[in-house]
Amino acid sequence: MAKSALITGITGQDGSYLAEHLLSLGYEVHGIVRRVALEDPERRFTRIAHLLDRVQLHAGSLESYPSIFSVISRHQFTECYHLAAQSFVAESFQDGFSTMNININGTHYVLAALKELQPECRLYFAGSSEMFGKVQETPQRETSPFHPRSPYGISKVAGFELTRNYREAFGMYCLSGILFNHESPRRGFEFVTRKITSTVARIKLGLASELKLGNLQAKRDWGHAEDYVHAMHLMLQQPEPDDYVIATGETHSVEEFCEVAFAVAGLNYHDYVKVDEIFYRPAEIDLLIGDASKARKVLGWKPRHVFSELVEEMVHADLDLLAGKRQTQASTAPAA
Ligand code: NDP
Ligand code: GDR
Repeated sequence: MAKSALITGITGQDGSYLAEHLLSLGYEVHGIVRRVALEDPERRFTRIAHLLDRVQLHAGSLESYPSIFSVISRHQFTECYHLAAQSFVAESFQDGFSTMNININGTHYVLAALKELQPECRLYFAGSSEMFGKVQETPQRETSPFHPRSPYGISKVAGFELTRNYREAFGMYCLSGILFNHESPRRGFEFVTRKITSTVARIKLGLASELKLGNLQAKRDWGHAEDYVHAMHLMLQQPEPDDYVIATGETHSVEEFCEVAFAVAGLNYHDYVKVDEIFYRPAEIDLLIGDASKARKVLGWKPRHVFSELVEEMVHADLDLLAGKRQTQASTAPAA
């Protein structure tokens, strides 16, 4: 019988790649989506538009235990990938309460409903390198201590601990991936990489003249989302549940990202990038770099994309997207 997977957050960057990957492996794929998304599929399902005839979507919200319980009571799942979250760190400083509510309670609801209804279902929790925060050692690995620096990071530590506790207390097969930043042409526009590549495209096509950013010296370990969802799946195929760091082991500054992205479009970033303190965070994480040697050894996982290719792919995708939009506008504009 085909394996069946439930993905929370299927409309997000990772959810869309994971759904594609699981479908390619022959899984029956289900996703939890917000009711507002079902009412506005053209705008809210852009990342999974090409998959809509192959996935089963169910209305549900991380704010509602009954809605999560109801979806999990109606179908049998072999695996559950809990990806849904308020995932934007900067926003978590603006509204820590809703980030905590969605990310901590939402995770607890998924764990509790599985325990009640399908304790045999394997669960993946989307942990984050933000849990390391003010890093105590470099590179960071599974045993590195947590020191989160944002409400988002704190919520992910709580989710990690809840997941570990359900594993230890109730013997459930549940684990956390501690994933470092991963990007793609499907990244949300508010995250720094996509903000840069989408603005490079706008500048190149004459639609913008500058790019305002915050801390250019922040360093991140940026991988490709497509590689990272493969790791999520591999984790759940192991005989015993365990937590894994997923990272490239390379770190680059926001400034370096700018340099490469502008160069892809034949531009010099010095001419366009301006620092605006409004984009600084109340508490920053200066340097993240992961050690994924456990995942390499146990899961046989390694990243296929390299940094320069990732940036190039994102810039080209944004140039194509914008050029396509302009063409559509031109062809639908009323004749003068
Ligand atoms: P996205 O922000 O692209 O996607 C978030 C998803 O969560 C969307 O599908 C969104 O739905 C859904 N969601 C948000 N709030 C709710 C809610 N109240 N009820 C139901 N669904 C909700 O995130 P990514 O795909 O980038 O990341 C996936 C997970 O991995 C997240 O948990 C993130 O915190 C974590 N993570 C991400 C990393 C990265 O670099 N990308 C690194 C480490 C961890 P909608 O479309 O309706 O808004
Ligand atoms: P991050 O991603 O906080 O690492 O969280 P983001 O791309 O938002 O920031 C990365 C770094 O860039 C600096 N920065 C800016 N960031 C944004 N968004 N906008 C700016 O203008 C800007 N200027 C500089 C930030 O200060 C930061 O240091 C992502 C999310 O996907 C989380 O969900 C995930 O858990 C972590 O990655 C791992």
